[in-house]
Amino acid sequence: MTTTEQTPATAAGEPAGTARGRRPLAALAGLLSAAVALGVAELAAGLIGPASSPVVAVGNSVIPLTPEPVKQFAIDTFGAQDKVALVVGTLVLVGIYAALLGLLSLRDRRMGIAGIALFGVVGAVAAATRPAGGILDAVPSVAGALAGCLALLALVRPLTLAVPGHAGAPAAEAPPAAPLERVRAALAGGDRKGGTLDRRRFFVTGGVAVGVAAAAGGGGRLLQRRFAVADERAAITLPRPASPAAPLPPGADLAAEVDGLTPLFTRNGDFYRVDTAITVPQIRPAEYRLELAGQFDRGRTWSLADLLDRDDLIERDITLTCVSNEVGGGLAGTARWLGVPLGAFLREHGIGRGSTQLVCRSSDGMTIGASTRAALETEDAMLAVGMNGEPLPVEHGFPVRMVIPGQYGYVSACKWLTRIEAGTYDDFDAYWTERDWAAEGPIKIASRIDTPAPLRRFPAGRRAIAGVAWAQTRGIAAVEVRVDDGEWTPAELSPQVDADLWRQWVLPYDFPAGRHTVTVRATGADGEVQTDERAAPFPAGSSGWHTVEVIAG
Ligand SMILES: Nc1nc2c(c(=O)[nH]1)N[C@H]1C(S)=C(S)[C@@H](COP(=O)(O)O)O[C@H]1N2
Ligand SMILES: [Mo]
Repeated sequence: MTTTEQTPATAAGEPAGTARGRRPLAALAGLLSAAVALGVAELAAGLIGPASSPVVAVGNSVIPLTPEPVKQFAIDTFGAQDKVALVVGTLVLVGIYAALLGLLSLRDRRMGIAGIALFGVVGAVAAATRPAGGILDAVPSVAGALAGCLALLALVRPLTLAVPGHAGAPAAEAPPAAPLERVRAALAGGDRKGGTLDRRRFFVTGGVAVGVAAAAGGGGRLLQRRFAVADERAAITLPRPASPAAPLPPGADLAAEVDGLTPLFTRNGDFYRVDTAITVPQIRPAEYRLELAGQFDRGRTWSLADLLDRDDLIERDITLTCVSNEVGGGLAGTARWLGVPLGAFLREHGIGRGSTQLVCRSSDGMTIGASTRAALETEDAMLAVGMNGEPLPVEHGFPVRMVIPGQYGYVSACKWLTRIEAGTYDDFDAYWTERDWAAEGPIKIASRIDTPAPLRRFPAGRRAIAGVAWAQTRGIAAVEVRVDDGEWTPAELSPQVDADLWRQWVLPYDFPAGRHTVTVRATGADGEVQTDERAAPFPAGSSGWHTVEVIAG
């Protein structure tokens, strides 16, 4: 920077302070330009498809690159809202980046333009290289970046009006400096002092930018709804099962009597959701295909109508569990599933004897490696098309997903399933295996205290301790509860319906006044007593007894 450039503005006859506030306005210019870029990108994505939106595409590419502990933290902290948290986090980072670009543009617009272009390239690459992506998917990012550049130029201009005859020449004409040096200087305050500031023009332009961003962004989101398959899903009538679920005995659901106890069946809207999809895949039922490839004697491609037309559909009550579930956590849910029996289906196509792993692919590029043996031998494993009497909800894999009782979701429950490749574990590492989760994931026996809630304060006296316990494919034989250092006491269990279904348990207890520790453990129908040895979810599922501290009186 030359000394002349540091001449105070007053030297040019400008009243001191005219240019004050230039830097916050420049940061604002950056933010508004980013808003225009993102809005225009959403509009273009409204024409091309929601997954081509740069926010979604970048977020989707960030998820697989995120270290497992961070992902686990996000799942634990935000639960089903983890995607919202990711999008908000992405937008905050974009905001900071954009504000910096605005500041840099004061010094040299080319830096701002280059910064936006870089952002456009990242979005374009992320969108075009996603599994179902193509070159057309780059358009929203490119269009957004162009619009963002125009907005930035228009907004920075009123902040850097040159004063005729003044020494504060635009940085473009300043003696050449190394790019890094220029960035450092710009951030350190070396903007174009000496220029004037047209606030009115800045705010008028800014207002236009806000309008464009809102209209394009809002319009884009509306247009993107065209891609939703909700109506087509609602129009599907599910066939009746050839083999209906076992009838429930009277009093099957203890939640009717016990406040705070998890219901036997989880409503679809309450069902936990774990996946890597920021925008849920929208598969048109008429366009759906399931391809069987690899070690099959008779590979074949199935349409949804053909699957629904089969005369061997089964209906079963199965509790699904996520490997990321912490001891006492809520990543488990029960539904009545309708689907094609998986073992029979695989045999019908002549699955190879040498196959150990089924690589299940979803339309969003996820790969889930299921054990061929588990798929063939687990009674009630299915290609599910229905959940609690409706077609699968879009978030839960519409139109077809896999369900294998007794296996954690990450090795069994591929949603939006479009391809099954029969092969071996040696051939291929599926998504989670690549990230060092165990290749096979049998569900560990578990029990959870739902009520009283941790650190709950309630009047001393009698109240129910209650919760659920699961050991899919084996069944739960007993649940015992211990308060403080007392004896293990057997709880009452909900009626045994199916080994794949969790069981509720209840133990009424007289709580003396004071602080108490309640612990639960389950015993499987195969005799396994739940271990108190603590294991974290990574890499093969959590173990240990669930304990809650409560205060009576
Ligand atoms: N396509 C796809 N299928 C998927 C996943 C995913 O990320 N993508 N996650 C799996 C995991 S880890 C679990 S626990 C279950 C969760 O199913 P749900 O969201 O219907 O509860 O889906 C499985 N299937
Ligand atoms: Mo999971």
